[in-house]
Amino acid sequence: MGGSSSTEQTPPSPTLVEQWRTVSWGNNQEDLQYVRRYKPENSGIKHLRVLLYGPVGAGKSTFINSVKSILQGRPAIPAAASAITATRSFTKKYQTHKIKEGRGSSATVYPVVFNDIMGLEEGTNCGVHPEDIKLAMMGHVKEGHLFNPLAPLTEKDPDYNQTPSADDKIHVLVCLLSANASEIKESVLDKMNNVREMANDLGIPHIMIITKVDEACPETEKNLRNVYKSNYLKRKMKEFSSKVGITVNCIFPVKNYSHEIHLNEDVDTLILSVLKQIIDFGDDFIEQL
Ligand SMILES: Nc1nc2c(ncn2[C@@H]2O[C@H](COP(=O)(O)OP(=O)(O)OP(=O)(O)O)[C@@H](O)[C@H]2O)c(=O)[nH]1
Ligand SMILES: [Mg+2]
Repeated sequence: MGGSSSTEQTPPSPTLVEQWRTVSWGNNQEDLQYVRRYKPENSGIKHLRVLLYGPVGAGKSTFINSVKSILQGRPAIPAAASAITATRSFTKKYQTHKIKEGRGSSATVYPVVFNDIMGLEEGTNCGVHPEDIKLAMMGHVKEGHLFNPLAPLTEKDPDYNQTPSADDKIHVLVCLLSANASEIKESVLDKMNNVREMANDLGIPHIMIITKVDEACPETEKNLRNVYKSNYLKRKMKEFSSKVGITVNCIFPVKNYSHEIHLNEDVDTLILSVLKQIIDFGDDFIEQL
């Protein structure tokens, strides 16, 4: 009678024994050089332009800042970020983020630029309008445009760029979602599907970044190298893949620099690997222009 040990079950481990995607931890130099040396092959294009979109608070602005920190080799001034609990987008303006390399008169601008956009919000008439994301992809939205959730930009608006150059157009579209979000609201998902279809029609490569892997999984918070061992994160990537229609091999988990005062090699590894993918996809697209 006594021992109940025969009926007790060990809880399933939250982590796999082996990582399911190969990552060369502790060896960032090769990716860093690849990313640093990149120049668009197409001579008509100065910058590879990346557009980030996703729900409010997904970490779009913080991701741009994290890339900046890695390329500059020191933490950048924190991005104007939204509060963790925000339901309204902090970013309201269409803005190109250029990253300077070096200091003073010898500084150059890194040839990959990022466009930050207002977040997608629940319900109609709030957050960025999906049609505005399409116009941005086509290069029609002028720098500094303040998004109006009630109505997308029209051709008559002074912020509408009538004659976008190849440089103004988007070359890679990146969808950001938080691994810590319980579910994507139906109305946000509808807007995301709308954006995906528009990107497909335009032939623009589309990838997904899953942020906040530290907050979402205690094993990853303890050690970022568990990111591809975490059962939770693997499930989340599959769930986001089927909901948004982006294949798992185009989905990349990251932890952004959100509160750190020093850079961390493992944080850099994940961000560099997605940056490399952005460059490869974007450059393939640019070549066809
Ligand atoms: N722990 C953790 N916090 C993060 C991460 N990424 C972003 N954050 C935090 O999440 C909050 C929202 O980040 P933002 O970069 O403002 O998100 P956003 O997508 O630009 O939001 P909107 O402009 O409002 O649409 C901020 O408090 C960030 O510090 C991450 O990977 N880990
Ligand atoms: Mg933002």
